[in-house]
Amino acid sequence: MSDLPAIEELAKTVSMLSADAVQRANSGHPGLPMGAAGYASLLWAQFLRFNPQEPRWLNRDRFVLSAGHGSALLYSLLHLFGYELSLEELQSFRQWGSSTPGHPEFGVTAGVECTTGPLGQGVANGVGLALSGKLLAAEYGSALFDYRVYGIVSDGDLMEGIASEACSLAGHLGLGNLIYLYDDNKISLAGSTDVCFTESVQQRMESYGWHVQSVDAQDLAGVKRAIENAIEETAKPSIIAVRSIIGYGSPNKANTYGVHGSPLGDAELSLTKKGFEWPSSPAFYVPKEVSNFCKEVISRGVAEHSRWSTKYAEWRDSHPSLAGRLDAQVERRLPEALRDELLGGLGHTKDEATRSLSGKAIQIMAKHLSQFIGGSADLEPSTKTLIKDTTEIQKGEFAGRNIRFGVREHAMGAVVNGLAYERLWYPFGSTFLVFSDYLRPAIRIAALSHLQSLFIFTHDSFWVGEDGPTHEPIEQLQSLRLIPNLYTFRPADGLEVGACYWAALESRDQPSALIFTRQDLPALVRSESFSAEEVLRGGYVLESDPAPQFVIIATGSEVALAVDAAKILRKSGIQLQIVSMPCVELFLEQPISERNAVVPPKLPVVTIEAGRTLGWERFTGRDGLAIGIDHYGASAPGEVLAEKFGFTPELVVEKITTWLNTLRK
Ligand SMILES: Cc1ncc(C[n+]2csc(CCOP(=O)(O)OP(=O)(O)O)c2C)c(N)n1
Repeated sequence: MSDLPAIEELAKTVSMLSADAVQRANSGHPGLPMGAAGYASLLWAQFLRFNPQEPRWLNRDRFVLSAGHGSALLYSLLHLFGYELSLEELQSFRQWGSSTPGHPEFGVTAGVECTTGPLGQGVANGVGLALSGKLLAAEYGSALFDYRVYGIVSDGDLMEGIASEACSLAGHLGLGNLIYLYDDNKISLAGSTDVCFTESVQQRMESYGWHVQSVDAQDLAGVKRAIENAIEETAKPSIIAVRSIIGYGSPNKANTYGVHGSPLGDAELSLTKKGFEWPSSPAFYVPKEVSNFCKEVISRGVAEHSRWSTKYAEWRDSHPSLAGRLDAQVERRLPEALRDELLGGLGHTKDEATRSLSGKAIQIMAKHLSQFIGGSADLEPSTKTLIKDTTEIQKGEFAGRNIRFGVREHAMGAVVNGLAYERLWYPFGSTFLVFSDYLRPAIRIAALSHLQSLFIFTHDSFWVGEDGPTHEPIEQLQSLRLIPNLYTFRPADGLEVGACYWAALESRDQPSALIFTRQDLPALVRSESFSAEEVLRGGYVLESDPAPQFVIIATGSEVALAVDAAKILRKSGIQLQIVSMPCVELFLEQPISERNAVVPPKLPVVTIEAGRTLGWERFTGRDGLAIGIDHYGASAPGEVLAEKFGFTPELVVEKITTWLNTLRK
């Protein structure tokens, strides 16, 4: 217990650095950092295993501040514990170009494990990080990988549905390496939690299969015991409800929502410092004893890392083949043989749904990459995502690669992201395209944080048929294309499916949405000179007549439709060029000369896609024609809907002919 007085001093420093940072920025959230400073300092000083000089040390403990609005807390800790985050950076909190953005961002600040701020995401990311620890231990041994994931989660986090999904899953899987400290301050942004959040979080978490404790934030010895108990419990994830006071130490604002998201103000900050017996100036004061104490903690972490490195080196010598596998995993090497197999067409000869071709691609990727891992939200028989030559992950069984996410799409997205933050896996989640909206916030974070998450969506249009409009995506395709830094792939046949997966595997800093049909499609016929490389450019010429009058751009199932329509059009002497565009984003990245060679700027453009037309005007301009569907679908067999919605070759020809006539006028 001898460290506790030092931790009390550290806590005051963390609290006042956070309040100063928010005050200087005149923006931010002092309340949570001040309330959590004590137990967070204790956690970092006595439990968290880290080496600030090696922030990505493989066996470090992971710390997730799910309540990302409390970023000043994390930045203060990172600064004090020797990470690459100077006092000047703290003083530039929330300013342009600083490494202390308003909410923690992965890749911007060393030591930030996950981008947090959208409440609930971090809760689910932590589950992915903890799962990663279990997978690594199962593969390489728990002597090498025994890290824990700690997190601070807030009222807001636990109010979000995603937290329930994620905690339910973590309890089911018995992730004993996951420990959350629940900042139970009973205040949220707009008032007391009395007005909207009165459940027993403890009972809820207990029913999810968590180990639950409650403790007072001011009782650091009690918090310490609770963390020790949580560590002891290895069969269940743990949550410690820490009853804290928001804005702790502020004489007039503590325990009010006024301190949640506004600076204390000079006068109140001054009073707070007085109460803490803290010098009122200079701001950003760090007592010498506190920095010395932090140095001791850091040197313990460095020593621990070095002991681990010795163990690791011995392990490498005695397990050369496993070590080689781990190296390949860390370096994210993609075998050439995988490329050849994926670009080889996936054996698409007779009509086949792209979801089934995707299923073949998944087996190939899993065969070559032991890091290929994922599952679906209770839909693998439909999304064809079950990996055949492996087992499923269950409590105590982490050697497999199939994850049963259950009907929990949002958590699935964020757990996939949790795995992707590790940069050791090719993680995927899958569901029907229409439900991509259920995990959209996680897709956005993946894109924003440059994660290589793979989102596999099947049943990609009204061709779903009888299930009706609730299950027929309309706006989802274009709305995914709206997300910056996300590749949206909608391949048309086996060759494109394989090539799109390869492109997604090669895109290390972008997530991908891979979109497949439920209905069968023919294998496209291509010219002798065609090379699969062309697909990797996002769009390519599939067919071209000697003197084309216009270009048809189509994606996915509508490419074959365009080919059939072209056959009819040619009978009337109309010449055209068909472009298949499985990935609009990749195509738009190509140099202008290459784009012009595929879609000549002088030719008018028709686009065909079974989804919203909004967005295709990038290609059709003012004179072109966008064939799509701008209303909800209906419940009927797919063929009937194709007829009703204008997606038969004859109806497409009719639309194009009418359009050509208006163009000539
Ligand atoms: C998904 C989401 N919705 C809303 C917000 C805006 N917001 C930020 S913090 C917060 C609630 C704060 O309550 P709590 O989590 O208890 O944090 P504390 O007040 O204790 O700092 C809200 C609604 C958000 N960041 N994310």
